[in-house]
Amino acid sequence: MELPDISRRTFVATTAVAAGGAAVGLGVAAGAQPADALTPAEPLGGSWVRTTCSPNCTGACGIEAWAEDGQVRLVRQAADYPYEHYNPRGCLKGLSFNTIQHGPDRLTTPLIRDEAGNQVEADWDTALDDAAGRLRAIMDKYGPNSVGVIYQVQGTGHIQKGALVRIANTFGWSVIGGYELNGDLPMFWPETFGCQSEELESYCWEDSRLTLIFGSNIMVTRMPDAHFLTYSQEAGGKVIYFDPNYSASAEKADEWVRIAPDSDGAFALAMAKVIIDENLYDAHFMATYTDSPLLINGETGKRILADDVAGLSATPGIPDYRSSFVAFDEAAGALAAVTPLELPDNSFALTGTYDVPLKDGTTVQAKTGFQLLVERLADYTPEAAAEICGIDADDIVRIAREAATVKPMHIIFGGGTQQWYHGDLKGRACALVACLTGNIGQLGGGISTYVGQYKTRFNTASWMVPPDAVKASCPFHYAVNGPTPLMKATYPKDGFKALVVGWGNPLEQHNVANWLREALASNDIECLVCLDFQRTLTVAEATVALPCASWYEKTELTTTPLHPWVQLQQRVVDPPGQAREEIWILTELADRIDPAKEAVWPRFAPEDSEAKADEVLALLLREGGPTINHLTPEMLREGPGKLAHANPGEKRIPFWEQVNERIPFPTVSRPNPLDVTSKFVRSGRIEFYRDEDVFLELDEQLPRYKPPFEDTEYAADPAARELYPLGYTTRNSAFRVHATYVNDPFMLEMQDNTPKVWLNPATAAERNLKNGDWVEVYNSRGTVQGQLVEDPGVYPTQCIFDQGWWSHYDNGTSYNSLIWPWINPTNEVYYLVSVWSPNMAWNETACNVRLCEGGRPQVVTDTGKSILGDGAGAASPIEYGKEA
Ligand SMILES: Nc1nc2c(c(=O)[nH]1)N[C@H]1C(S)=C(S)[C@@H](COP(=O)(O)OP(=O)(O)OC[C@H]3O[C@@H](n4cnc5c(=O)[nH]c(N)nc54)[C@H](O)[C@@H]3O)O[C@H]1N2
Ligand SMILES: Nc1nc2c(c(=O)[nH]1)N[C@H]1C(S)=C(S)[C@@H](COP(=O)(O)OP(=O)(O)OC[C@H]3O[C@@H](n4cnc5c(=O)[nH]c(N)nc54)[C@H](O)[C@@H]3O)O[C@H]1N2
Ligand code: SF4
Ligand SMILES: [Mo]
Repeated sequence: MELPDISRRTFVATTAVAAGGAAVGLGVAAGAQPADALTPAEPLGGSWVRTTCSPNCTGACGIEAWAEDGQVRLVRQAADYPYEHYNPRGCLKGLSFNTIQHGPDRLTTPLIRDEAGNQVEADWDTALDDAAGRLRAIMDKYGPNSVGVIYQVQGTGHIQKGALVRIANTFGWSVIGGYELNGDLPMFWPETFGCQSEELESYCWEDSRLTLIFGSNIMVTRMPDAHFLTYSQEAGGKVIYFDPNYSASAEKADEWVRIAPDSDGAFALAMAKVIIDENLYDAHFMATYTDSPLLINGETGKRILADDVAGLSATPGIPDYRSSFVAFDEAAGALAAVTPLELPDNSFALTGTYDVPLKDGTTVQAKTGFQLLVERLADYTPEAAAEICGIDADDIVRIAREAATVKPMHIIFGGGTQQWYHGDLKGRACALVACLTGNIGQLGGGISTYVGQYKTRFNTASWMVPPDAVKASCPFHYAVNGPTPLMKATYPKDGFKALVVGWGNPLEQHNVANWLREALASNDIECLVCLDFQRTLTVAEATVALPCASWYEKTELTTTPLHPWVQLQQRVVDPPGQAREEIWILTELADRIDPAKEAVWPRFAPEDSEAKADEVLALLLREGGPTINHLTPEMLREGPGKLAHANPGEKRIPFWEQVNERIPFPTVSRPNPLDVTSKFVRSGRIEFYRDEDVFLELDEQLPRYKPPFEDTEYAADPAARELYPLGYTTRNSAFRVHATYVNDPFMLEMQDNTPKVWLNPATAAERNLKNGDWVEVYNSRGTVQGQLVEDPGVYPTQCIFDQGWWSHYDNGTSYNSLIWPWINPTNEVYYLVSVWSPNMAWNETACNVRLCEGGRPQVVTDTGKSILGDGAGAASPIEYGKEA
């Protein structure tokens, strides 16, 4: 459509005002205005404040909000990014946030338990003393690390959320990082590149000429950035999308490959085979930057150390996180020690078998890593992979040739592909394709993953790590599964006895939710302190609930991995009722737990919270290091600031220094110093060969294909193969960010207020189910209910449920009750809190679907009004699961 006289920015800004106007009428009680009064750019006097939408979404969209009578009335896109293609950003969720900010589920008063255990309102002094007293008692009895801290992804908040990290480090509480709770970090990153992740910012997508997307539903889950893919298509680029299910992203792609669930790894390995067999690979890249030439001992399966070889020795002076390995130098016709300190051009052989004389007098046969890879790939002919993936071999060959010849080529490796038990094997296979084609370190090329707003992009220690910090951490997996032989985390001796939760809703959102609910009910977890601005189930079950400021009610600093902007959430209105900024709440809590901590947590009055946040903001910018220390608070109050990067040009290029300046891998994974993570790639190179014992035992030293469920569901219960023949996909919803916005009336209306279960028509027919039936998805662990949608786009072996419905919308069932936190032992090798950990594999869940006897039960609120199916949205207060 042509819009001759209207720029993209004006068009969307106008639309946004209209949407905001509607929000006033529908969601906000007081002061409704006729829509036409709200259309001028500067409505009704007053002014717009520049802030940032900040749910656990990669968007971090710049927003302007306009307030009246202490409430946010209008919200529109700020559209002030200096790089024009970022304008505007935002979605209807963000633009109607005021409906939940001022909606019926808003938490405005502290809540505590009375003697009978009922939740009652309290003043701040009482609630804070209660929380502090309980936490102190538990710390004294079981040790400080028995207090577990759950906070979501770091990027959405470094000041207020940073205060939660600071208090954990003050007392030595166990940080239960967001990554392991979410499964957000694809484990192939540390396994291959030694770092947390390195992705293209979305404005580099427009520079790609071929984009292969594996299970990342960009059009839905990267809504404000999705147009960058369209720009690449407009510039002649091609987008190929791999997903078992037809999604919004499949629709926009040039080609949709309907790949069998969990089979992406086989596809990528077959591509690698074609690229090598047809000699389309970048041999210089593989020899210079990867471990391909390094020799592997044929007897032990381990890489050979230069120090063990007769006549060779390690590079002098290497740090203990580095090793010198051995290659065969073709120019010299001899074995050579390989330096891990630089990445020089070389004449190392990529293939071959060599006799290696060792210092102990024996000789071993060794092959290069690349040789072993070529041998492994013999199993992945296009025909063999086609069988596994359920597609044509010709398509694999064609796409492999395109991937090798069209440059720059970019692979997006999504949550849908990663969040399986063997997600790491698939990622290693995809990374191999990115390297074979020489796309790493190139603008618009390489491999990226975009999951949550997880990435720390500057140094945050000045605020989050106080003097005398005690750092502890432990993933929740070990509370549920019990400690494992390869566990690297320190498990609290009596387990977790208290939880402090902020910015998260673990009683709904996590596959430990069932376990958590039971642990609370049995008093195994004795205390749950929750900081939220909404009355979630985690708040409803809390021992002490502390009402917080939402992101239009405080100063907070945000960054995302998806774009280069550093932004502020700014206060548009005061927090309502008793709600307070977290920085004040946590200061009070720290001082009440231990008055001696006042030196680290100087007290201030609640009305000085903004001034305190400003102080921390200045500190973070000043001490944040070279990516951020050119920015000042004043600049950020005006609009977005851009992170600095090392490469020339406007856009940051991942691994530019490694490829162009030959600086060894890995890149830094904040908040850890480089020497902590460097040991994951001891050669200083990209490593496709892993020789840790657990990889050798599982035959995963090189990427390979392993089928779903065999090592998890079917191993735990062989009967599951017949009882639960479907895979359970809990994809992210267009209408929520996880559970946030679940109670937004606009979003509810668009979903007919009803959770849905999607099945292929054939799968439904096998079960005598039809469109509109109220059905139950089940396995041995749990059930969830919803209304059936027959959708031919769904893969016949899959059942889809859009994650993020609060359980009271599902008749009290929980979509997460079916899922188990499996621990893949290879992931444990790379345990490091807040960077990578044993990961969640949401998709690794077998299930079945049946009709709900008696149709859909009516769930009612205690005001007698149905919260389901009447178009009214959520009413409040709500009694969970109470049936009419
Ligand atoms: N609107 C919205 N946006 C969000 C979020 C949200 O909740 N709502 N959450 C944010 C966060 S924190 C995250 S982690 C991301 C996650 O966002 P994504 O990375 O996009 O992950 P999912 O939505 O889980 O799945 C994407 C697709 O993977 C497909 N899939 C499932 N199994 C496989 C498989 O084996 N292979 C392939 N190729 N595809 C498969 C699914 O059918 C689905 O279409 O989204 C972020 N953005
Ligand atoms: N089955 C299944 N489960 C999943 C996933 C899946 O794919 N399938 N995906 C997982 C992933 S990738 C993720 S990232 C998680 C997300 O899980 P969560 O982030 O726990 O999900 P939300 O329900 O959005 O919870 C965020 C909570 O933080 C609160 N909050 C937001 N901003 C603030 C603030 O400024 N201050 C305070 N105090 N509170 C605030 C919100 O009100 C909300 O209650 O879910 C995971 N769960
Ligand atoms: S919900 Fe996400 S995409 Fe929508 S406006 Fe907010 S940050 Fe942007
Ligand atoms: Mo996530």
